Amino acid sequence: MTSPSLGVGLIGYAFMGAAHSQAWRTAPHFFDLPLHPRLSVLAGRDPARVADAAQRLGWEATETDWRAVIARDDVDLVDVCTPGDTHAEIAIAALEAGKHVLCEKPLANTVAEAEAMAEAAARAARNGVRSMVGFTYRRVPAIGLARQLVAEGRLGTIRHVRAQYLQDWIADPAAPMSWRLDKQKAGSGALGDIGAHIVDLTQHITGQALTGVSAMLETFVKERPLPASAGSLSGVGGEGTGTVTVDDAAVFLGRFAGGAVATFEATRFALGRKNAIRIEINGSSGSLAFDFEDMNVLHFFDGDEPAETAGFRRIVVTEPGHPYVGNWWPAGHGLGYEHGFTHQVVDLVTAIAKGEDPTPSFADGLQVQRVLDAVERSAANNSSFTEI
Ligand code: SOE
Repeated sequence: MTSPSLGVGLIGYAFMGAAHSQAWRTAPHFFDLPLHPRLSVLAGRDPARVADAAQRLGWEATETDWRAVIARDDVDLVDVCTPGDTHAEIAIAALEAGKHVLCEKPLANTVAEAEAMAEAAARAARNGVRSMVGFTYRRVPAIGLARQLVAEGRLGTIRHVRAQYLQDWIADPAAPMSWRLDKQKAGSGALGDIGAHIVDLTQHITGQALTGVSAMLETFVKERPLPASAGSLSGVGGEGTGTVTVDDAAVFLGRFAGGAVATFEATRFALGRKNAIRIEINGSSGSLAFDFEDMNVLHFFDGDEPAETAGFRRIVVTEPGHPYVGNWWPAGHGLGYEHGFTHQVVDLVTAIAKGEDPTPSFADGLQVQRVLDAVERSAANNSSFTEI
């Protein structure tokens, strides 16, 4: 028996659009989904480029205006993969039109926008319309296992949280301007783009919220060459240089609701680190450590073991009993970056079919936005401790 379909309209086809496309295509082939995603329409402003992307990525039709996507009868869910400055307008319009929404992170560029989105999501949920923010790393199996270990009490009381998100793609001052370096479009720099992930992940794993931060932000390279031509959504092409209006690095201390103290570092200037999401958590009876550059592995120290034989255990998180893994390959064969997006689709579609609100919700996205905002306020105020 075939399951009923869920028509998807995807807005944006760059890096995230491509990642989401493969997830919508792949999920029903590996998971038994209660609704079958239909790749109804892909939207982008440039007709030739969006047509080319739709063919490459497997979409049935194209539109050049996101409003037309929302208006289509073959679209039940709108997937927002555009820069942050358009998230609020598109997501709210889609929810008001009765379409489910998946929105890329960070949820918005400001707390005010995120609040409006969370309110729209709460109103829509009363009519059975669902929404989710795309903190995709939650769906990495090793992260799922880390959360389980904390929830089972294997770490005891959490005392330290240490989180880094390290990239190096703009360490070269000759790397061109892009929308990610423009505050108008992106809201913030390393802070919102990658810092948002470690804020979400550490809160997700510990099950606790950050309550305050003390922060420093830095922009190392303030002028960059403009790219030769504007990409479909970048809007920053041309001759000469452009001014970087966001942070290149964000460093902050944090306090969690349960009393743990935390350090966070998000930078795109960590030469040699490509996508290193490093999280170490120390509790009263155990510790865990994760690095996305070795994403199928979780390190766990069990403080209850005899000192003589205790040590960090390297768990290869590829057993069928590990989160999501049973639907993929035999043990030891490993998953990659794209699988997190596929798992995101699985959880979203399952929640929609069950009539439940998926997580992370827009309210969760708003809470992360409040942390980012507190980081910016603290940094602007000589790193003073700022409550969230
Ligand atoms: C760019 O820094 C980026 O693509 C982020 O925007 C993504 O969220 C992260 O998954 C990888 O890096």
